[in-house]
This record gives sequence, structure tokens and C-alpha cells, in this order.
Amino acid sequence: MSLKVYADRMSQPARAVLIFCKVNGIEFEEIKVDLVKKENRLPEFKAINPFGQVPSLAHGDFKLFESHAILSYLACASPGVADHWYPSDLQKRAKINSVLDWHHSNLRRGGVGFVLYTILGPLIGVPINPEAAAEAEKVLASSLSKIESVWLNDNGNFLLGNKEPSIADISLVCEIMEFEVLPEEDRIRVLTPFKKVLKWIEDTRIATSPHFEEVHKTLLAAKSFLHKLPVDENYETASSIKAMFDMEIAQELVNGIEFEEIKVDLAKKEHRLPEFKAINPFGQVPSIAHGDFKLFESHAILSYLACASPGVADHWYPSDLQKRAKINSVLDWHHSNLRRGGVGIAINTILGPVLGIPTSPEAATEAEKVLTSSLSKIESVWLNENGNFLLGSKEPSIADLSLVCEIMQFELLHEEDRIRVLSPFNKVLKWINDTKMATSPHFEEEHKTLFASKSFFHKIPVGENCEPASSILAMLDKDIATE
Ligand SMILES: N[C@@H](CCC(=O)N[C@@H](CS)C(=O)NCC(=O)O)C(=O)O
Repeated sequence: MSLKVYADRMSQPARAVLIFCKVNGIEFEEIKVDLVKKENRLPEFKAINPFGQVPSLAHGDFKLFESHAILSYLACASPGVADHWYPSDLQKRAKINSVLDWHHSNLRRGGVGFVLYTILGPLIGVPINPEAAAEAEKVLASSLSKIESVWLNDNGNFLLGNKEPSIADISLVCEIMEFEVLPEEDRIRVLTPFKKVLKWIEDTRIATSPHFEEVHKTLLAAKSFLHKLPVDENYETASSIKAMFDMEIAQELVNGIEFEEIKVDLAKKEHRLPEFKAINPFGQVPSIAHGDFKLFESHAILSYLACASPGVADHWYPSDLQKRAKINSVLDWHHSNLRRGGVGIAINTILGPVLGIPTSPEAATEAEKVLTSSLSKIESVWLNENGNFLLGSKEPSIADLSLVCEIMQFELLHEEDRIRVLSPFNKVLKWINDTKMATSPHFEEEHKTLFASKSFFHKIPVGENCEPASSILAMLDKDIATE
């Protein structure tokens, strides 16, 4: 039976339906109903929806409108839609219905009013109205505050404390995404107080990527048009809401330790110079000098800085002795396992010739065995619990930073080696991305040199940005898309 979805991608509920269909591999035909051209008022569309609104659906002879009714119908009628979208458990389902019902008179009422009277109205013949916008903003702020304190107040990343998204997440997040078209100062005023909301939007995007980004392109293009900004096709850089989230993370999680970075160029053998050996007699980076105090070995440095710098959040290196010991256990293990395997394969395939170190295919094969076994242990032992980070933590520690940076080195490997080594480890790929997000934009910034070397080694243009320069993150995107 053919399924037609009538939509204009400028409409938030229409986007929610489109993303849901695409994420769940539901076959459908998208039929554009251009609201600006008033195509929703044409008799042929009114035959589908007498109220002349998008989204609407025709499934064979069956016609339906109202996005929440459409989403729940599709979740139930389409084989293969995972249960979390609209659970068969009656109480879980009822809780989702409760959010969806609440949405109409709260988030949607405030959001639509605010966007309409601030910016979008003139496009459809409604004048800008500051009083009505102020009234709508009150409803909106109260709605966002309720979402944050009631529904995003549990353990999971999604509404109602769920670990996976439901149709309510898509519906409500698409509503908020409409704020992309707002003037910058309005968007910042309205959204900045709601950090959990920003994170939830990002989590929902990731859970529905790449469809989320694709379906939001029209909205981001409209934003460019309305604010006379250059058109940017890349969601990561075009989305102001994503930028707000990144900045939040930067402020919250970066430890703001003041330091001076002194480059020691390994290719130029600067690590062998006597002035550097005075800092680290073993001639290795990283090393630090804190006043007269000198220290080498990255794990010792990380734990020293976590303890000695005021204001470093506890999760990086918890003061609880048992939690700390567990992190030490990962860090100690790392040296003889992930690092041994990782360095071995990188040196024996690609880095050796540059550094003047002899390479051997046997040594590369041997290193790959150690590496694969290490990745498999990380995945089955330390990423096997509830949180997004090692040891089941909800926030990263210095161990996440250390191990993820080791794996990021595989950006330099030959494509086929990287794919063979990493593709069996989906949880590892997701963890790398979670660590990137938790330390963004510094993670991206600090990896730029690595991407530049990758370009150089493989004679390919890879660009400066993590997206699209990172092949490892691209592997994750592909993984999510197939999943
Ligand atoms: N409650 C409806 C709202 C649908 C709605 O408001 N659609 C708007 C676009 S966002 C529309 O089609 N407006 C055209 C009109 O009402 O003339 C739903 O969730 O589907």
C-alpha cells in the first residue's frame, strides 16, 4: 500500500514525520505542499486534509492529519519500528501520549507564536507583533523550563528519562529547531538558560543522524535567506543551536587551566635537544614544567593537573578513592595493551618511514592482534554499562581522554587498515564521538594537526574540521545510518 506524506520542510511537525519515516526505513513518497505559495489551500490538498495543514498522510485510501496521530499510526502500522519509538507497554506509551498532548498548548503554542510574531509572519501575511511575541515568549520559557525540570530530569538522554528516543522527542525537538530562524539575540535569550534542552536536542540529532540534518537543510537555508547569511550546507557549522550547545560544553567542561603550549617538533628531532632533555631526560612529549616542578608521562600529568588545578570537575579524576582507583586501573592497563597495539600498527604501516624507524609487516600484524584484543576488551568490559564513558560513567574521566586520543591516531592509517581494525567496534566508535562532544571544541582544535598530517601522508584534501576531516567519525555516522 503506497504511503504519501504531504509536507513542507519549513513546518516543524512535518519535519518530525519525515525524520521518523527515514530513520525507520519506512517507504514513502514525500509530496511537497508549499505553504508560502498557499498550496495547502488548494482543493486537491483539502481532499487529503480538509483543514489544509501539513503534515498529512495518505496510506492507500486512508487519510490522516495531525502529526502526533500520524507518528503513532506509523509506529504501530510499520513493521520493524523499534519499540522505543512508541512502546507497546501501555504505561510507557501513556507517558509519551501525555508529553505529546501537553505539547500542543505549551511548547508549540509558545514556539509558534514567538517565531511567527518575531520573524516568519510576514512570509505568510501576518505582521510582526512585539506584544504578542512577548506573550508567546512567556509560554515558551515556562514550557522549556518544565521540559528541563520534569522530563529531562532523570537518567537517560531523552524525555521521560528514556535511554532511547520516542516520537515525543522528535516532535518536541523539531519544534525547538524552528528557533534557528530567530534573530540571534532572541534565540540566545530564549535557549541559553536551558542547558539540558540543548544537550537533548544534540542527543536527538545524533540518534536520528543523518536524516535529522538532511531534513533540516531547508530550514537552515531559510535562515540564511532571512538573515542574509552565506548559505552553508553543513549542519555542524550552519546550526546556531548546535553552536550554542558546543559553547556550553566548552564552558562547562573545559577546565580552563592556564598554560603555555611549547611545541617540540618530533619530526625535527627537537625532543633530542639538550634544552628539552633538561625538562624530560627521556626526551618524550608530553612533559610539563609547573614552576620548578617538572613531570613527564601523560597519565601522571593528567592526574597531577586534575588534582592541582582548582575548579577541575570531580568526574575527570574523582576524589572517591575507589572510583579513582578504577580509573587508574584503566590507565595502567592502557600502556601495555591499547597503546602497545596502536603505536605498533601506526609505526609499522605509516609513521615509521617518516620518523626513520624500520618497519615490518610481521610486526604490524602482531601489533594488530594486540590492538584488536584491546579494543574488544574496552568494548566488552569498560563500555558495557549504562553511561557513555569508560567504567559506565555518565561523564568523562582522564582515562577517556587518554584512550580516545590513542585511537584518534588511526586517522593516519591506510583506509583499509582503519576500517578493518575499527569497524567491528561500534561502541568504541560511539564512545569516541561522545568524548569529542564532551570536550568540543577543544577536541577538534587539538586534532587539526593530525588531520593535516593525514592529508600530507595520503595526498588527499581532508579539510580542517573534524567533520568532514575525521574518517573515524564518518565511520560512526555510517554505522548509525545503517542501524
Ligand atoms: N497540530 C498539527 C499542527 C499542524 C500545523 O500547524 N501545520 C502548519 C505548518 S507548521 C500548517 O500547515 N499551516 C498552514 C495553515 O494552517 O494554513 C500537527 O501537529 O500536525
